[in-house]
Amino acid sequence: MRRRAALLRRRFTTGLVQDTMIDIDFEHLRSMGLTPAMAQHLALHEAPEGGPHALMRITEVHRETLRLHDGHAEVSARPLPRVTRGLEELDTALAVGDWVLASRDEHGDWWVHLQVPPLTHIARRDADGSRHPVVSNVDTALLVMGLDDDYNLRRLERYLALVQGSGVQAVIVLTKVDVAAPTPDLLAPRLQELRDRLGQSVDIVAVNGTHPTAAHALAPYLNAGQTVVLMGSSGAGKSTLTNTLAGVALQDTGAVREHDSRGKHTTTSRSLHRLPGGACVIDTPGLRALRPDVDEATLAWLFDDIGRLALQCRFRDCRHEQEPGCAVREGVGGDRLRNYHKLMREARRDTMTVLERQQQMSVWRARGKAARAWMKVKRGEA
Ligand SMILES: Nc1nc2c(ncn2[C@@H]2O[C@H](COP(=O)(O)OP(=O)(O)OP(=O)(O)O)[C@@H](O)[C@H]2O)c(=O)[nH]1
Ligand SMILES: [Mg+2]
Ligand SMILES: [Zn+2]
Repeated sequence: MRRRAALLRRRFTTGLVQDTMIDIDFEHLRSMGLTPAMAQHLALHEAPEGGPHALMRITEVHRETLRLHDGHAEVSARPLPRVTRGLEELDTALAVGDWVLASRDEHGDWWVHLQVPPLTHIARRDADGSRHPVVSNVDTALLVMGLDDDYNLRRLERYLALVQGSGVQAVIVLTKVDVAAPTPDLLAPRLQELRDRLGQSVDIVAVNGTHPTAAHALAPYLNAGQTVVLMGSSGAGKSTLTNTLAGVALQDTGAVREHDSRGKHTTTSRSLHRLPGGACVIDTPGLRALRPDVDEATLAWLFDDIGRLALQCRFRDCRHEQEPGCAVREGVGGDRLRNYHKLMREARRDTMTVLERQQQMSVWRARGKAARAWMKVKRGEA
């Protein structure tokens, strides 16, 4: 253990774990997706009382318990009530992908003592406006959509909005090319339609999720130490991709209804898995209520084509609805514009809660700042 901590100190000269009792095995935790950025971030946080504590990653969240993995083994644990309460005050909760400090009590039970504030975090809202974490600390969100009847651009824009502003890169993964667009002349117009609507800024990959070639196509997002989350509706092929990337059948997959390609909600909870190449993948169930946790400014960024065209509208305060001389209505597809209006209405309704979220992020940032200042004092720099 001492040797491992020493290794980490050599790599990150932030004065980590000198006299705190944290068991950090960087080599193994790297296989759980511990990035240098996260290790450095962690080095700035004071260890909680007691210990020794182990740094572990949440692989599953259940009603009462969590599954934690340290790179060697998986254990079942529970969060200390004060941890849950502290996060509730920030209108959030522990999520798959979070890094935590945990320790075992005298009965052999594992307890989570601290959540390391996440570096990236995706959250959604329920129809009633309440906020729910989806995942933490992922690098890339693979937005999985079938080229069959699952194909729905309005829903895809919703997923993009969900990821936008979370610090996570979104990549569109179109599945079922083998059945829905098996030849280049069938695939090309589908890709063109997407590009026309979404612009050039987002990567689009088309795969047969059941075939090993899918792993090659997604390799750029799956370097050792990286974490991806698979999101998309039920039946899109998220678990199929998980299994193809893993090279073994980790997750159950289900048939889809023939007339509309809908899945049967085969996957019911989120789970994090290690891949042979050293990356981690989080499989998720299709979300039923998909309401992104975003503000108007973030949406404006996502629909930047609308923002650009709006400069050419006859009226400065044009709402792109009935006004004459509207460049947006002229230049943007009706479907995309309707979706934009709908998402904007929801974002406005959620404004108060978005402010709360910003407050939460600033508390997280302030904690990091305080810890940095504390480390400086400790090192005699301040
Ligand atoms: N031919 C073909 N079938 C696919 C592809 N991807 C998924 N499927 C099939 O689609 C069905 C649904 O796939 P799943 O992986 O269970 O879908 P999911 O997204 O995990 O769905 P939920 O767990 O319900 O959210 C299965 O029968 C898969 O075999 C693909 O690229 N090509
Ligand atoms: Mg599934
Ligand atoms: Zn206009």
